Amino acid sequence: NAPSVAIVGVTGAVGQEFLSVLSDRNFPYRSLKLLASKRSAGKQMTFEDNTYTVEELTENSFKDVDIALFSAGGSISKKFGPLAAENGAVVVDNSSAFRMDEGVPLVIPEVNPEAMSHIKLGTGKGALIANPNCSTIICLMAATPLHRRAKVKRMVISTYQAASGAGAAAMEELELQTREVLEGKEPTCNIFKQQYAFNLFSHNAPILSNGYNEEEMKLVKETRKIWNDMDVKVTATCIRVPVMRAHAECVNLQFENPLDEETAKDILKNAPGVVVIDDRAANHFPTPLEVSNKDDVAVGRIRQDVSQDGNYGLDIFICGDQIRKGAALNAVQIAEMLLK
Ligand code: 2RA
Repeated sequence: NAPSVAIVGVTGAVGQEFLSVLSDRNFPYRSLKLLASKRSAGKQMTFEDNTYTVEELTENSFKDVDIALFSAGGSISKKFGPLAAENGAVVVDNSSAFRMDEGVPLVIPEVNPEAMSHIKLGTGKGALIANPNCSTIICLMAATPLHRRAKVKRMVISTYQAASGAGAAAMEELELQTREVLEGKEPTCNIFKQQYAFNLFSHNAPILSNGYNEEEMKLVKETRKIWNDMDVKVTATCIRVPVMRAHAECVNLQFENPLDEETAKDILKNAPGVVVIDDRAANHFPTPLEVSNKDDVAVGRIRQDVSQDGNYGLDIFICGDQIRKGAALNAVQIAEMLLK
């Protein structure tokens, strides 16, 4: 029978997208619980012709909850995720809290569904499943089908990340700054402490001792876990750009086995959740606006890497909606797999 579903962080950008995706995909829930901080408790929300009152998230929020979708930051996930699982819920967590934990599957349903095949609903035994970082999901949706054919030896990623990755407030600030700059006013810089309208800058995640920021090391570590390949070489540079809600990523791939661009294009055309936009004559390639609010990840600029001998290298360009496939859709697809 249909599961009871709880959404933790329902007032945030991803929390709201959880609701949109559940509705778009007619996800069969028997009850829905909307959870948020004390500050948001009591708010009324209409969803699928029903009115819900947002409840404050507490230790007791997960009684008879079958699936709990979390997107409320790492500290909330750390505090309440295990609690929800102890209450028998399967938790799908969008934060980075548990992604690298040994026993926690890190899942992109089109890529590594087998990683969660041991987790079942209705056993009374809860579990934690981690949603990968948005830039990881978007990259691997395109890189994995190629990896499966020709085995990636090394991957170099440059990301151009949207404001939405920093939350709804960052999207609002980008719009505000843009207006202010056009009106010749001082831009309001509360979120990133610097202007990013008409600008771009190194991703705002903390810098680690190796000089990489956390966002870049997520790409390195999450790729290895999802591909179950500790030898694949990955490096990344993550940049925040003045785009609302879709990430773009330049990816250079070096393979163990030869892979020509036509074969690569065919593989990508047949890959689930991927569309190829690669019209050289019209200079039409993926753009953030074209993928915004859509499920599929778009790939283009598919070309042999001229710095490699033979067909051992490819360059591709990927765009994907950060809030949808980068977070909410991927999590709901994981929840759908629990129904099988
Ligand atoms: C970002 N990936 O885009 C992070 C947030 N999930 O900033």
